[in-house]
Amino acid sequence: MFKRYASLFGLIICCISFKTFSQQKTDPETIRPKMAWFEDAKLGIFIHWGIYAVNGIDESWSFYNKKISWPDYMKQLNGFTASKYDPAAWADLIKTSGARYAVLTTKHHDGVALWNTKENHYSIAKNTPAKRDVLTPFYAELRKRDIKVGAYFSLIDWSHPDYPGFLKDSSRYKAANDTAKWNKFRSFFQSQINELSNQFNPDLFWFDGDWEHSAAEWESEKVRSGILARNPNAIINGRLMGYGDYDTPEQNVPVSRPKFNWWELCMTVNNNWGFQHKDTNWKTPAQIIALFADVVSHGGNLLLDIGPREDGSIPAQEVTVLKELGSWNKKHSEAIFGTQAGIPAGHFYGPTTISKDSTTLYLFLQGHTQGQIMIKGLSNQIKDITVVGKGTKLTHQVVGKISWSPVPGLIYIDVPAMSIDKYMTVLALKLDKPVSLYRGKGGFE
Ligand code: JFZ
Repeated sequence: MFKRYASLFGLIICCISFKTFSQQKTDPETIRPKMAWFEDAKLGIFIHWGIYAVNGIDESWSFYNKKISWPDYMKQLNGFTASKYDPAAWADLIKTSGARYAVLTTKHHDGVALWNTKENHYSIAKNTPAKRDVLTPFYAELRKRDIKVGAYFSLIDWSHPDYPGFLKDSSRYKAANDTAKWNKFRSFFQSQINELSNQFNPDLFWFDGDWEHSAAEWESEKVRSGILARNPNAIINGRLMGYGDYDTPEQNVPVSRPKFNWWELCMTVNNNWGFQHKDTNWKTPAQIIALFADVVSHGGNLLLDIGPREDGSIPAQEVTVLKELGSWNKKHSEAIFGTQAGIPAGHFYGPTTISKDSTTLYLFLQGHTQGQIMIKGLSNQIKDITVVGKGTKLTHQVVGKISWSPVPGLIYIDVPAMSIDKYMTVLALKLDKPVSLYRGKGGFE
């Protein structure tokens, strides 16, 4: 029943055009098979690592917004050492968090590549004391641990002399007015994407900066087909002017359920993508876990961002968040990984997920909820309730079931204090058959 409801829902949303995804050129049914691992992954780790960590300023935007001059920004090249960089330790930490994929900034809008690009342009390998390609070893360590490899790549390159604009109020030229120059830039960025594709064969490309030009100007179709020719299973995020596979809301947890087939919320642990000394606005493990459950409940993935220092060390607060998230994930794995989006709002006041076969409903209890919780409009019989990760059996009571009405009774479950989790308790409700919901207004309907 729920499956039918979900596919009907899918059909309806396909017919309606939505702002960000309205010009989507990819057919959901064609890409569905390759999206399987992504759909089950739920958690990815985003890493913004670049020369901006030297001063601890906004990645690329700081010179674009004139907080610092471009020459001063580029002086950070001299301070990027990667002296404590330990790609195996990074990959271990990511594995510990429970994440199934990781996305590293191979090149941000500032144009500095993390690999040894063959193009005549900035790279960590050629232009910094780190003197090496830092991408190759990281990807190798991820693959050893079965973690999917993602490549963030900025289409915008504000440091490239052939790029049209690099400060917020300046433009060197307009792409339409100097086709020769724009074509030079296009062949440059296409070559860099080819390098990434051929050398690293990422499982996922995470493009950024598409907003500065149209799909035709970016040759989005050529970018997409080039990547898929090399690897038909590569996943492409939605920042390619309509030629991506999934949507990428940023920094804000959706309040209502997004209407996309696949989506991923990217979010920072403090307030910034890259390392910034002054930013101490750390989200707590409890907050991250609650918003992660919220995202998964709405059918999305969380791409949680960390910003290593220039030397490659990861701030302690981020390490803690990843480890705590990891131990919570380990305990509650069955309620998160490989599940589907939960029941619609209104039945239970908290996040929920549903097992693939739709016969187990998982309830995520906010804060340190204990005592009685309540579910409305669940038509199923409950066979069994357990506290996930603990195995404690809980009892329930059906209240107010009126014999002549189709409306199910209210289900009350007793949650004793001794069964609550440090961060978020999860209950597994084994049902007699796939989830069946009463969606009416009460009474005779
Ligand atoms: C983009 C990047 O610009 C940012 O630096 C970071 O890498 C993030 C993951 O992706 O975020 C944006 C995108 C657009 C705007 C601001 C930040 N914008 O239009 O103002």
